[in-house]
Amino acid sequence: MEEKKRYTITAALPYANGPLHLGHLAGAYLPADIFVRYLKAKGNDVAFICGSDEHGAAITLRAKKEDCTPQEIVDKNHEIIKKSFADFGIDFDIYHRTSSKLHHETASQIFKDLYDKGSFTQETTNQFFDQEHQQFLADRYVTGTCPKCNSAGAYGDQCEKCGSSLNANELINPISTLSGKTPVLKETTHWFLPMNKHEKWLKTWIETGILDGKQQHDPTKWRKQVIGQCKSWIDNGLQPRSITRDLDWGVKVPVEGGEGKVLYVWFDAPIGYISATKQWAADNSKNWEDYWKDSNTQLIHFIGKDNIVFHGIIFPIILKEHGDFILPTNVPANEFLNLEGDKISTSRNWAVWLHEYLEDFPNKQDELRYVLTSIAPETKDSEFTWKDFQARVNNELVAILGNFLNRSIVLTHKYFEGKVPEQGVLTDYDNQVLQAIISTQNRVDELIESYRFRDAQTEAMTLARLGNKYLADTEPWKLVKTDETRVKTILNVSLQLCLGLSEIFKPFLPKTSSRIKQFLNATNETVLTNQHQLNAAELLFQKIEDEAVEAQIEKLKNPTVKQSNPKAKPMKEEITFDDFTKMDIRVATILAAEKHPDADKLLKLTVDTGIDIRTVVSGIAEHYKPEDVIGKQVSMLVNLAPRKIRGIESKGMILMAENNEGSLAFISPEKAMDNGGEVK
Ligand code: B3M
Ligand code: ZN
Repeated sequence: MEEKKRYTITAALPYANGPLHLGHLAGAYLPADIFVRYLKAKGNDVAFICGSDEHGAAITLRAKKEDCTPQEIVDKNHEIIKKSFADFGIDFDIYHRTSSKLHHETASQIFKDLYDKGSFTQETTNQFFDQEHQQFLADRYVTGTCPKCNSAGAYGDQCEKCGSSLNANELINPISTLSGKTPVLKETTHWFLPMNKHEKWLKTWIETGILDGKQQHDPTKWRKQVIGQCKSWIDNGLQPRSITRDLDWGVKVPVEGGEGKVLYVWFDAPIGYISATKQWAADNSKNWEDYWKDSNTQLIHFIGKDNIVFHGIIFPIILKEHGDFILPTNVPANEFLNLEGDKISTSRNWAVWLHEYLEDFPNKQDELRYVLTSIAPETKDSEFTWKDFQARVNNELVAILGNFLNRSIVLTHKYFEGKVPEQGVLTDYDNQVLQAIISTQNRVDELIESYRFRDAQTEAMTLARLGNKYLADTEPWKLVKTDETRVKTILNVSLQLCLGLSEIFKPFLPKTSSRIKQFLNATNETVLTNQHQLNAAELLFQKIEDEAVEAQIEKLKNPTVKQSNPKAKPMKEEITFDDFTKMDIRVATILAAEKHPDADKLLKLTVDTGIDIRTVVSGIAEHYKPEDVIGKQVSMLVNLAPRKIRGIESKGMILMAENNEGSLAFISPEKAMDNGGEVK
């Protein structure tokens, strides 16, 4: 019996700032989910923790832009993100949120404990202040020219062009995003985490795994780039880092002088792992402290590479300085996933959004899981392309795994009424295949334990490939006339292989694995016994057609701009330019107006079109009084055939814009124009 262990597995808390894309899934959530499914299947005690990161200036900025409250922004996105995770089978034990009361209490308490211990320093510095809004500006609220690469539009904390992290006061020509004015520097006081004081133990811990004289982790199991990044930060000298902000959205600073300030989002977010564990433990009669304070527990953080310093340096300092907590035994960070030759970018909408993928490819979550693990950016950046997605689905999932499984089950139905035939005498080849199930399982286990999910899944597919080759080599469909005993053996071996594949693929393709089990009519058995009755098999996977792939590439290159007004009527049928030029639209001035004698909604207008002076009846009486429209310049369709409206002949039509609620406005030129001027 293997020893059962306790694990706390976290995946980076996504900002509740927008939906999730491919890069998120590939970067942290998919590998974490594979790892957790593997550990749980082995009977380990695992808490798989995640939640929405709901604080920070980026969210308050988004709220300003969308003219709503930060709470509204995070409420909306929390639900969308949570659903995407569920849809892709990312099976957290809890998906919590940092705007919860429990989180605020937990983060506040940890800050207070450290404050009381004297773990922080306090410093008064000059920070940008928006005079118009009478408000200090968080780094994100200041933009300007990047001092490193000279491109415009860099944020005060980071330049998204060149990726450098910045301080707001390094920006050239800083501008407040609140007022658009140049901010002034003004004194403000903040608390700092003196990271410099922690350099020594951190360096030893990262490099050797030794903490307080004990071997706490095995650095050979850490990814090189994680150790490398942490070391380079430490070797460059750690600086005190401010952990509070002048902002009104976040966890309030719970000490004297903290009024109007909140904890820096990167201080409270990792504590979100702890508060989520507390909530999960409370809901499941567990003791949360077992998962955070027992040195036998393994704490593992799955993240993307931009979060390494926070999980490898800053959060460990907080945990260790507090004193009661364990430190991570590993921080498996992935590099970035690029998309069709370019960096994924939310602002440029160069992304494949998870919820949109499922609209376009319903029920194909395992297909995406498979492809993203095949190209997982474990050691270097990698790239997703739709052509490659199609090739991997068609040539591997359909042609290898699906095909092997389908043939094994269909032939058993055809020759043996769907009952597992007797194994009989095994040849060396048969034994080799059966052995391969066990050796592949072992190899896959080892690779998963070394965080090499990509190689692990490749091994699993190699086993399916062996199954296909076995059928092709032994050709049971030819033998069936002459040697039924041999056919029985071949199909028995093939079906054992199908069962093995469903086990081995389980962490990677959970839905597919349970479908295979369903076809095999199997639950927990490790072998299929003689005469075991199978169910009918359906196709496991379907080919991705060229058109589907082309449509995705097209969508990426010509994104339909998000519909800003969901109530806007759909566009009318396309017309040609000639159609358009048939309409003669002119600038005209309303000379006189009176109510239509027989209709409440109509005004009778006298209009100077520049060509003539004529009468038009217009349905605007509920929106404008006659005296309000006299003298207005408007746009008018002048060559509309005359119509009698309630007894008055109307020549032409005044163009009006209509609001969602049905209120009307004139389409007037933005400066005075000659009557009769063409609108084109
Ligand atoms: N929300 C950054 C990110 O989504 C941040 C992670 C927090 S993990 C504690 O990349
Ligand atoms: Zn830059």
